[in-house]
Amino acid sequence: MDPPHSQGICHSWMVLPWNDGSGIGNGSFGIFKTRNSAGLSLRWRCFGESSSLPWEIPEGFVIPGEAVVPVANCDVREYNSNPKEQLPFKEFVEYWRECIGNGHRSPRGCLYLKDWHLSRAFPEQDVYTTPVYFSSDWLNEYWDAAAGDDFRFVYMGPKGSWTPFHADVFRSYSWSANVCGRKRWLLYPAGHEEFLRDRHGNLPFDVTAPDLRDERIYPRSGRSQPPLEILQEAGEIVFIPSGWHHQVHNLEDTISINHNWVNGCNVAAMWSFLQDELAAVQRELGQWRDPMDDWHLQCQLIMKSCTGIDYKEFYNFLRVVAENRISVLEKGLDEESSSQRNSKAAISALGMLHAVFDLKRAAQVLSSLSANEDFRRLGPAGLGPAPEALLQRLQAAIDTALL
Ligand SMILES: O=C(O)CCC(=O)C(=O)O
Ligand SMILES: [Fe+2]
Repeated sequence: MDPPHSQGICHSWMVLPWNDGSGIGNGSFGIFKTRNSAGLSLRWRCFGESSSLPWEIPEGFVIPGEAVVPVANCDVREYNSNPKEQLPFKEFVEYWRECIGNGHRSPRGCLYLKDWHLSRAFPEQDVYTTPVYFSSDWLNEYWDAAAGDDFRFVYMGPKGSWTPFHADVFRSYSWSANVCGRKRWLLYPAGHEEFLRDRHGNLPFDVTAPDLRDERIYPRSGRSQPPLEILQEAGEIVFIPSGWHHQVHNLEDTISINHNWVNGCNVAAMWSFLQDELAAVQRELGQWRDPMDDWHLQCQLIMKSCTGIDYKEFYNFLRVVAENRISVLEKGLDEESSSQRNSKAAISALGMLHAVFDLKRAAQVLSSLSANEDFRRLGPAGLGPAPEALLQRLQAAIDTALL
């Protein structure tokens, strides 16, 4: 995909100690956006050339050195992931500088700053703009409003840092823009991971490990195809379809922006994933089914703690998305788009037909959810409008918009 130059996401970033001699902000880091003449980043200078710093570059943002960031240790395995600690940003930058100076080796191992909610942490800094292709985003629209959280991340890692094999949260899509550096992606189409399970049904941690070819450990690996491999350069964006398992290696010192997102095109995949998750919990708790009165509620509770969402919250997610679109259609696009950068303005910007498309997709999944036995058992308490009433409103809004 061609990088969206006009979207402002393909700047190169320089991470540099912020010291303008004034004593103000010392100990912070300036992250400076630079462009080459084509408007596309080709290089990134980290920690170097301090005497010729282009301090006057206006487009920059400052991260206090004390800002706390999540850092994974890529050399240590904890279940199917890496353990994470919280470090001050300055400590991570210091580590990274030393690691580069030491030929990309460090006694601390290979550390990877990942899943950093940078734009949420510094909303006043104009860090980047989401490319329009990825702007139909129900997931962040809901989580911003309902949970004060989001799925918008920045990753910064030295050459050699990597992310183990996984599929993304709720089987969302993800996009990843390389601000600088280079990534190697290994991707398996949705469903293909079934060939990669070991005798106990577990997925591998590292698909490049030689034992993956050992059929005594991975009995179906002989039927597996090699992964799709992508080399992602600076300024390029990779799109990961729903449910595709993947593993990612930074081939150079790399900074990237990654969002997970769900919209009308993959919300059915999310719903189907949630049903599979609940079924898995129910299998695990099967033996307590009779003795436990609130067995179904317990299953929802466990599902929420393992997956991050339960059926009631999924209903609320669909409700909020639907109500936002109904409100935009009822008030008219112009009124909403004249307001600030909020979610309704984003819905407006995509136009009326898109809002109607979203409503149709939300209605399909809502119908399936409201007919679902496990959902019906939970009862209507705490749901706001009953699913049937919401569906009727949705249908009426679609019909009116199409008149
Ligand atoms: O860049 C990485 O290390 C991992 C990114 C990833 O898994 C994603 O964007 O879905
Ligand atoms: Fe991912």
